[in-house]
Amino acid sequence: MMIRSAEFVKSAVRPSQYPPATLPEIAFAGRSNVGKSSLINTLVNRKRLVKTSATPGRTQQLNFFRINEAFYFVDFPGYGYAKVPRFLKKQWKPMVETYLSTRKTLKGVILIIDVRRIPGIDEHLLMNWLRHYHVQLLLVLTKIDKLSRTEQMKQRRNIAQELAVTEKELYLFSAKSGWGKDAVWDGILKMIDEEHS
Ligand SMILES: Nc1nc2c(ncn2[C@@H]2O[C@H](COP(=O)(O)OP(=O)(O)O)[C@@H](O)[C@H]2O)c(=O)[nH]1
Ligand SMILES: [Mg+2]
Repeated sequence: MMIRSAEFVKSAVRPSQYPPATLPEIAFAGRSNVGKSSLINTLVNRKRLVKTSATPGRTQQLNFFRINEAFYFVDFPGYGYAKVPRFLKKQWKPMVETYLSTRKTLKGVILIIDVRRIPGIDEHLLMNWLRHYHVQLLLVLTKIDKLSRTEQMKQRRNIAQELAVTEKELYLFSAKSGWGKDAVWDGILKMIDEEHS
């Protein structure tokens, strides 16, 4: 994918704060510290378009980025991080659910999962919402550089079983090595092109 431009547009909590719904949109979701910002930065060939951080879970807004003047990437706040104050957790659910249920230009959500971790209640909950609102899903297993090839395959099998999806639906990725970047882009472009009812 040729990236000509990638720019931060704005942060939003409520629909009235979203940018105008003029471009197809892809959203990124995952637990805090899973590597969401790193995935986005890798996809757009930038070191710091999205801030990566060692103290996760602080940004509790939807962050909109415009890519190639052609579509938006939306960075969801991370979830499931124990150090986030309770009121922030409470805020996450309505913010994300409102976005998923009202955003007409949303083409798909990328759910990022640490390849070393079996998904839990948060991932199941999000996947159920996506099904309910008929939003396309792309599943990315990240940080694969932390595991041997054999361990990667084993974890992919276990995660596929837990999520009741086929192994083919789980994209292996590493922000460290760039492994899997082209495949994830193919998946994104497919979701953008898809005419789903
Ligand atoms: N080894 C490795 N580290 C990663 C990878 N992706 C992210 N990280 C590290 O994981 C930490 C959290 O990454 P970040 O992108 O900020 O996660 P976010 O909270 O989900 O946005 C940072 O220290 C990153 O350098 C990866 O693919 N491989
Ligand atoms: Mg982040």
